[in-house]
Amino acid sequence: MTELKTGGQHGYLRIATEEAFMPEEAIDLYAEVLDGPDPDPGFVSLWGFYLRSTDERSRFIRESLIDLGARRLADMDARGIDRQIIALTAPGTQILRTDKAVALARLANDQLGEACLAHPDRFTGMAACAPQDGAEAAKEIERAVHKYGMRAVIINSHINGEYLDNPKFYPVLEAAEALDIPIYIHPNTPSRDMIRPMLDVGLDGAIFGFGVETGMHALRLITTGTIDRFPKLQIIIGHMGEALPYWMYRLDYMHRAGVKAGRYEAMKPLKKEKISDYLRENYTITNSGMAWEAAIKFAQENLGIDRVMYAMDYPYQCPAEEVAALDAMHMSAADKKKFFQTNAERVFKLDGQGAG
Ligand code: 1DF
Ligand code: MN
Repeated sequence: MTELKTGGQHGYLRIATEEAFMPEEAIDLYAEVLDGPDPDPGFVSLWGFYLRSTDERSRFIRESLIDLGARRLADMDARGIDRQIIALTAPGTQILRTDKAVALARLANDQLGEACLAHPDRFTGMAACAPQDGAEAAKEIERAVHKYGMRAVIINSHINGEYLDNPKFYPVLEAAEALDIPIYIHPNTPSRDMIRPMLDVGLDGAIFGFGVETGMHALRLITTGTIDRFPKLQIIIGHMGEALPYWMYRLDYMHRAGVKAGRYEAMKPLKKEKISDYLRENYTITNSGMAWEAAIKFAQENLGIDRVMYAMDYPYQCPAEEVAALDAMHMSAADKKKFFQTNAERVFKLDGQGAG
């Protein structure tokens, strides 16, 4: 395995930017929600499955999520991952009652933060928060950044059917902007209002529903003028930008037409000319779950070479063959280094952390 241990021999380090963990304590909190009154249907589909499934992949996922030590490092070594950028797995705090959500965010940040301090050359953390309480969330983000050197905020998409453009969540956006750290909007299952026709046929999860929900969330931040209000905000989205790069032409065309006609009260002119300007200037995407050269090149060409980063999505999707396939992409050495290493170093400001 030693020849896979690091990407360094290829002229780049491999920094995986959408990697998940979960405090063991979250298992009981999730079980309580599942057994409680009228649980969220997406949550039942996702965690009703992963908590109880005896399938081999589910068992691997459960065991890997709660490990922030030897087991995770061995899995990274075996796959040739130099550094993981780690976040509280979906839906994180966002399915919990506010008091429990606040407590889980703190616990998650303490566990992840200690692991990052113990392995500064291998782990970087994203700060969890409970956006249900905006002011408290801002404080917790600041604590995680100052105490543990966390380099981003994780938001697991919708918050009980609400989105970050809702003013009640502005304190989270203000904190990220003030601390100069990006927000990673990670997928969640679609909200109650969106999920029904996906759930009927098993399309609600990572196969498709995640991307619809999260792509829309990312897009709302642009069309509602939220990025205009927080113009320095940098957003990261996974899964090749949850399909948004492929939509850019139509988004630009129909947005212009809709605004000109005054079709929607809530769709006002924006400061930038086009939706795609925001995607190119305020968004960075990762290829989590998409080890697909053609899609990566399309995004590099249309978003910009500095806007596409490598991610694995450990432990949900982590075959070593995907790393090998990405190493073998037909791409200049300079561009490949940006993809695997230096874009992440810039976006997460990794220069102070370990050997890089
Ligand atoms: C799954 C996929 C679950 C991803 C995840 O978190 C997740 C899955 C609960 O396969 O059920 O982060 N993913 O990002 O692709
Ligand atoms: Mn993920």
